[in-house]
Amino acid sequence: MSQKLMQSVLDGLKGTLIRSAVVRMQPQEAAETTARISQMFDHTMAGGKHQRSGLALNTFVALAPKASKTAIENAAKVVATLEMLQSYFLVLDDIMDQSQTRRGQPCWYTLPHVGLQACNDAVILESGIAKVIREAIPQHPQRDAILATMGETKFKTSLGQFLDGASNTIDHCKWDRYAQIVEHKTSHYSFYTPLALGFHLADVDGYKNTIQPLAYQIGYLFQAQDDFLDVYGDEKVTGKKGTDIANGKCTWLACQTVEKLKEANDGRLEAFSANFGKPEPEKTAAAKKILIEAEVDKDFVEFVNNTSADLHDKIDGFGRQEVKPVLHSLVEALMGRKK
Ligand code: GPP
Ligand code: MG
Ligand code: MG
Ligand code: MG
Repeated sequence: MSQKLMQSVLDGLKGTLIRSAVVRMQPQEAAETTARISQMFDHTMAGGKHQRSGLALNTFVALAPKASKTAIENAAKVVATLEMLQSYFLVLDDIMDQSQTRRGQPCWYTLPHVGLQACNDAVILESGIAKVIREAIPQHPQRDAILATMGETKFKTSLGQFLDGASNTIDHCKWDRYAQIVEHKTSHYSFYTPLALGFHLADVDGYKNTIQPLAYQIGYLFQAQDDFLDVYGDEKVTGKKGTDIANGKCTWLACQTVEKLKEANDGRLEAFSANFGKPEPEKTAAAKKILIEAEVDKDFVEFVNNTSADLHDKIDGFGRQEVKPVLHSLVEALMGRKK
């Protein structure tokens, strides 16, 4: 689905949410509420890549090629809730990470008239998800399974966000911890859930055990790239300023740096440790210099190439023939990702 089409679906959902919000309000409060939800929707949803909703819809269409126009329109509304979920997570994540920019504009919470009210705006967004799904597919045989999938997704992601937030020194930069953080905070909601929604919408069962490991490996690649871009990315392209080194996050780059410096055993690990995860800009710059001089970017390129080759092999062996092209092009689209 094109960006433009998804945008029009999202505008429709905004209308649905606003209409249901103001049912018992007087004109003044209804106007305030409408303005707030509308502004928040536009600000936090703008500039997204619609990657998750696109994956879900492509999966549905591949599995149900004879779906009616109405079924596709309703499916589009359901998958658009993945963008609401994403904006809900990002509004909160930016507060927790103390980020300043997102998708090329100031983070929602940094706006003077928003501040920590952003937490409540996130709750509004999140509450809209089930509402939209119930309205879009009231009679669908998998409606409750879809609602349960979305609920489980929030639980899983919040656990990942916990582990991510609980990591702020080099002692947390270990590969097994990294894999757990990524599966929970990113891969599940970004890849497994969209695929699961596609399968549910097409009313196809019995896919979970094969799709989940694949989705998690794609997610691992995706988060490693996100970590790479946090340090090596062009802010003008990514639309966000990196915070991982200052926050001492357990990232692909940090795990690789720690592993390499441990092996070198020449004092650089101690210097890295003294400067990593510290708020002072000069310490962040010192840690970044050590990381860059360790040339972990070269290891990263090798990791990306190996992972992509492995993923294409695994996708070739995937049981549902009609979904293979969707998965191959998903991995292809991730290669050379700049944002
Ligand atoms: C992104 O990690 C993680 C999330 C968006 C999950 C948030 C979950 C919540 C329950 C709030 P990140 O911080 O690396 O992303 P970015 O680099 O885009 O800030
Ligand atoms: Mg963040
Ligand atoms: Mg974060
Ligand atoms: Mg990041």
